[in-house]
Amino acid sequence: MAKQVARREFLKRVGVGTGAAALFGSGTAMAQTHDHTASSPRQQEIDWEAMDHHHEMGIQTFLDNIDQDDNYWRQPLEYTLDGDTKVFELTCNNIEWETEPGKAFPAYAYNGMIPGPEIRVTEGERVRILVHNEMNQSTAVHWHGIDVPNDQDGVPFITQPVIKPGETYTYEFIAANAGSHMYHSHHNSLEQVVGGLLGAFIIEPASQRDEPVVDQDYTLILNDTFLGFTLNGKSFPYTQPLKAKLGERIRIRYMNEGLMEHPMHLHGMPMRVIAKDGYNLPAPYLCDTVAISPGERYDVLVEARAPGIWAFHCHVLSHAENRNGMFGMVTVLIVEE
Ligand SMILES: [Cu+2]
Repeated sequence: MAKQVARREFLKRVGVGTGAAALFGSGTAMAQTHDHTASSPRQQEIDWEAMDHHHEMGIQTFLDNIDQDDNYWRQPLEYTLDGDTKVFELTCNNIEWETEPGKAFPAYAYNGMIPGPEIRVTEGERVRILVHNEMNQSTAVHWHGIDVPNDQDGVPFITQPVIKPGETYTYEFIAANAGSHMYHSHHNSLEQVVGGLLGAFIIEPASQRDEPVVDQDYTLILNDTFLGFTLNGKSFPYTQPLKAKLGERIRIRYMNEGLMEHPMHLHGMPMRVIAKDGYNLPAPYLCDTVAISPGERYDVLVEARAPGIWAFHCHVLSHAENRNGMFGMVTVLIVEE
């Protein structure tokens, strides 16, 4: 009997049947997500004019919101120097996060934002990161993709004690391998990572010899489930466009911190995939859709050769559009003449 109860409780906690909201003890998470679960086209009566209007309003909201979110493209986190060591500070908090105005979710955040601030250093530099835990539960930080010594790997009870509420823990290592990496919680990680404790950790190569020259460098962090379908913590129409001038070359670093695969599809121009998980590919390849699985990173180059506003979205369409219009993992690439 006790076993059955435990199993039921477990299923409830992992979100089976009752929805993911159970994890946060709140009904808001599921109640406020869009109706993206419909599994087949519905052929019943439809007010097509109202539907078209909703779609158009979403696009208008997106256009009106361009450049209205100064922190959508994360700025590198500031640091202090202790000798040659770059010292960063991350503070973990329980917060309410809005993926769009009026749509707030109980969440966790580094330095008050989801994704957390970008950490950007150069290959070979020594970094120290002070992690202050101001949440109501323990945590730990894993440096995903970075070649750290075992005791800096951030896995509680294997390589370190948990960082309890109120405690500060210090990580220190050399940023050994260049590439697009991530940092995120490695404790109660289903809730903590997908719930917001995630960020980009970019290590630029010490030598620029093998680096592509680019005019813009964008990072797009994908997330799903508890906070809905988001690109850099926001869902369409509150995502921001990527921008390029005709003839420019942009780099996009995709990072997936969610639980699902997201094939990101760019209209109008191909993407050249140059790196996977921070490692440069021996033979870059062209494509128009890049499927990014949980934990993966892909770096791509786009030659902005066609002017216009080009749709750019996850091609699992239930992550991107429904009868009310586009939502979730949708943005655009604007190529200006
Ligand atoms: Cu998707």
